[in-house]
Amino acid sequence: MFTTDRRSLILGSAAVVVSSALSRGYAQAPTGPYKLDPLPYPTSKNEPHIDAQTMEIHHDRHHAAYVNNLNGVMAQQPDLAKRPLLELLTRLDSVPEAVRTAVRNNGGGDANHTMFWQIMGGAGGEPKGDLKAAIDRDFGGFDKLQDQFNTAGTRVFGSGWVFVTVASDGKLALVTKPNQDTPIMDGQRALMGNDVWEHAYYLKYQNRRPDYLKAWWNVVNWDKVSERYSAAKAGTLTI
Ligand code: MN3
Repeated sequence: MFTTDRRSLILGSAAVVVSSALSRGYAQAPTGPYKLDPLPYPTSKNEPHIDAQTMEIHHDRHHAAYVNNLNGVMAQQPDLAKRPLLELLTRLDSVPEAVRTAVRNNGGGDANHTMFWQIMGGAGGEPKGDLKAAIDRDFGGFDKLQDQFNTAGTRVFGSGWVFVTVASDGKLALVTKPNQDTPIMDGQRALMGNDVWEHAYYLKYQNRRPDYLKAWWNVVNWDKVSERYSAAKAGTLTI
């Protein structure tokens, strides 16, 4: 058993951590403390811009894998399970090195996708109110934000995300991240973001990521983005 645990520590892979947990007598991979919330709308809600099959696979398999892997880590590191995900991602340096990469990838993946589902399922259109004013102030207008966001998303090499971050004073900025990294790891908050991993668009758009980025705005739920904006200014926005 020591050998198995030691090997999983060295590899630092969540998949190995899960298999180690299985070898130690779990009937199945640990089911908590992290949960995969159901999509807040049917998988067809973002049609025709994002197809139902992509939504289903993305949520039920990709996001589910991040959650399962995170639970595998927590099964081995019970002290980490007591700390909120926001705090783990903000202070990755405080996470034991053996599982730091697994927490970074799978915790980041859980946080990013939780945000992502929340801000989609809408009818697109344009932001309103305080959020519109902030976009006008910080990007020079909604069309300019879209241009900068789409260009940045297109330029992410390989897998990653493009985000609009929000500071506690309401200031907005654009940032891209590789893999499942999140602005939370820099002490910031993600107001909204788009997933540019191929799994997010390949079935419908194949290699045409710019077309996906452009179409994605049609499913943004601006009421939810506005809620996140208000929460950020109130200091209550988490992931
Ligand atoms: Mn994804």
